[in-house]
Amino acid sequence: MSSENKVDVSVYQKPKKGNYQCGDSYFYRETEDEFLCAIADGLGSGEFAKESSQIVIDIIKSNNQATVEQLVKVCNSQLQGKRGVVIGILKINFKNKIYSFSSIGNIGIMSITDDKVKKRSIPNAGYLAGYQRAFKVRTEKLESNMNFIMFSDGVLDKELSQCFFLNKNVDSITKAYEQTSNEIKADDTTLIAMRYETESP
Ligand SMILES: [Mn+2]
Repeated sequence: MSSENKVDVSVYQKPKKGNYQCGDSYFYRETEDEFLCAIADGLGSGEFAKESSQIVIDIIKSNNQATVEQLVKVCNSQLQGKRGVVIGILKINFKNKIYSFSSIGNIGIMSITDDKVKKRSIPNAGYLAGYQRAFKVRTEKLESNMNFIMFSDGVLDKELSQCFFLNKNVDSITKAYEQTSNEIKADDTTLIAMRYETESP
């Protein structure tokens, strides 16, 4: 990751035991003003789950200027008649010093401030499958230096209490996760470690 980026990113991904392909898809992009990250988990696993999660990620890629709320709505509208998807979307706005996120279904987002305050989001229930549904987008103040951990439901609750998530180096977070988490995954697993650092004056 180039040092010109405001957000460093490291990704760990592994398919469910016995599967070749992971059904989770993800995307991230930093522009001058914003950082966007999304994980989509297609219901079921393997090839077909991958197909529907990739559809949603492609929609997000081509609408990356939209707000989190707009992104969820667009994704939902494109899923009519298709396999459902759970999704998490995080947007960091560097200028306004805020971040917004929403997750529908089991995509988790955890934020950690430099003074080690961990906050775990509560996802909206259900999944996206083309039906209109109510959902919440949360907006919070961006601190000067923060970690964000976004993960699909292959990551277990007990694995999230580890102190290596406080690490300032995102590659060492994913490496430590790989070494300490259960090697055999009961579900497709994606864990994205992100660190936002303000430029030194
Ligand atoms: Mn899953």
